[in-house]
Amino acid sequence: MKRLVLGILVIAVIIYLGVNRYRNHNMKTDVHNQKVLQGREATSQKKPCNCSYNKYNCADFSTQAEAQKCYEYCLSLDKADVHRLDGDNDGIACEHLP
Ligand SMILES: [Ca+2]
Ligand SMILES: [Ca+2]
Repeated sequence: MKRLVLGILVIAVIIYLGVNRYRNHNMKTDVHNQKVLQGREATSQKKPCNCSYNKYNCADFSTQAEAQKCYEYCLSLDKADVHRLDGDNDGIACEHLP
């Protein structure tokens, strides 16, 4: 009888350890997935600006380079000069900015 109880205990411990291992593994996978998601968000935030409509004027940029980046980015999306940052169409956006 004692042997049977001992055997059941051993089996219970083995099952308990197994479940814990499985849980830990799942938690690690979740953390990994979260990191991957955060990485993807960070990449999508690297867009220089929103090109979907005329949202910015030169005054919204602090430097010419910034305005130029947005201007060229929108051009690359076939949105042309959606923000009208290059009024004289010479390819340089907001030339009066520093
Ligand atoms: Ca504008
Ligand atoms: Ca210009």
